Amino acid sequence: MEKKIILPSILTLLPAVAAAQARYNIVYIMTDDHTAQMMSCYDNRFVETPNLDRIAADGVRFVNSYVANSLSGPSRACMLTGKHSHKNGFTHNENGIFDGTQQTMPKLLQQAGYQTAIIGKWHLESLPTGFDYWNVLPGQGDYYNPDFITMQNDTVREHGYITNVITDKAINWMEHSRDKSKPFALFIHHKPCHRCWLPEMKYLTAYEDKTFPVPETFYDQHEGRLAAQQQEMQIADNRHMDIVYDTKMYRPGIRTRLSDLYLKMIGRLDSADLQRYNDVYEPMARDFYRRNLTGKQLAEFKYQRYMRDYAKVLKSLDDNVGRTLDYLKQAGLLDNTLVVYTSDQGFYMGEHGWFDKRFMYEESLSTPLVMRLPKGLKARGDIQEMVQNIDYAPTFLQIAGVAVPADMQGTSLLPLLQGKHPKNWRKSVYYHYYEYPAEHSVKRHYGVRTSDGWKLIHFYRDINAWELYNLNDDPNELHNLYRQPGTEQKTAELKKELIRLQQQYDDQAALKFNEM
Ligand code: SGN
Ligand code: CA
Repeated sequence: MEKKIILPSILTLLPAVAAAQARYNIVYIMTDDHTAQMMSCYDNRFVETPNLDRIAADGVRFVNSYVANSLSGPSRACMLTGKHSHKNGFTHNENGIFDGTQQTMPKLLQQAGYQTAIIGKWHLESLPTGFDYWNVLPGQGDYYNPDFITMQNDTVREHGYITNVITDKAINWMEHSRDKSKPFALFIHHKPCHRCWLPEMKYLTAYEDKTFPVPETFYDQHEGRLAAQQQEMQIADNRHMDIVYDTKMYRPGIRTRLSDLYLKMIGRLDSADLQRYNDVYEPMARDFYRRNLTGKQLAEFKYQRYMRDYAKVLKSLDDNVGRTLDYLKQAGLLDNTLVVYTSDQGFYMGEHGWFDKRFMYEESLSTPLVMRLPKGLKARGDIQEMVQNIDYAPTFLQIAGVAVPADMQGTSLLPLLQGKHPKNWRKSVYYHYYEYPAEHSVKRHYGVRTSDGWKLIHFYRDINAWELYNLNDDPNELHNLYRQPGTEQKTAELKKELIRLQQQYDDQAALKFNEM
């Protein structure tokens, strides 16, 4: 009798025990605004990122990786919940407060016995929930001597350069603070490469002798693309890209829209460092104002300054990812840890004449995603399947042996990491951007992008404009084919797919706008 009772209970325990043994650690490194064009394992025209490339070389590189809503807070909320913005409730940066009482992946990991921690940019306004340890930046945070919000809800100013400080804190937590008897999930959220690209002291002069190639669409006039004509993210336009704040051409007496913010940011430096900083940028500014550049010369000058500063902050980032990998190796954790590197979205590096993100065009719909896999996960090299940031939550749960809740909308990437290629994998992704009116003036839009290179976008509400692209012929998305003769069937097909996705994800509000 007794045996019969004990046996089934042992059997039910077995899968849990097996899962517990394979419970990999997760180190998730996410940067801000780091785009694939500026990561040499994706694109080697501009910079070298040897440490980031190491992750891809030892593991996998996703070549069709997308976000659900190309903006910081929304992207983070998608990642944490495995749900599109309309379901997790965080659709905008502005005025958004993440509902931290909802189900999140870190909470589920925690309940399953994981130690969870987040360090760095959070940007969701409410204080983090679901983490055993957190230490986050207020809002966008600062590059120099940054403030952090502690678990006691105090704001503490740290000494040093943001990327180094975040990495120190992350390594310190792994080495000294966590409960080493438990598996862990650590979220390292870096601030670079967010505006306004303030470099670490040792890289102040890096890339200053480099001239970056101007993208072929730099002088795009956005014909046939109404929303693109109305944006405010032109490098050339001083009302959009500020000559002082963004390109650091400050001289005493000059006032621009963002010059006070700039002075406040660099004013955080210790006085000796501020002197070093000014010793590099002041002569550049003097020379710049002497030259009185206008038109194309001014636009290209600003582009070079933008590229150089972005590349400088990236150098510190690459160093620090290297430092994190070295720590994991030296601590003997690499074999049992999934290391993920991604960004909250892609970014324009002068394509279409722009900086910033938001649009569903390729540069900002995409996000870099590389992973170093623990022993036992066999995939290597490129993964072609379409993946999206709503997939991270279910992936991490599965990796941890935790059941994925039915209301999560993403798909676990575990089969892909095991080297499998499921036949029924998604053939399209759904996108929905909400933040308008807002900085950079990108109109609300949603759309579908298919694995065979088609894209349909609807800009809606105070605009009504559809766009259709065939990326196979027009990878730069310069030719809006919507309403062009011969595209009727394709348009109908994509509209059907769009509606299917809106129904699948239950985006009722968007469904209503289709008929505008
Ligand atoms: C800030 C920036 C914007 C940027 C948003 C959102 N302006 O508001 O250029 O688009 O953040 O970026 S700034 O003058 O404050 O630099 S996000 O990555 O956080 O979504
Ligand atoms: Ca961002």
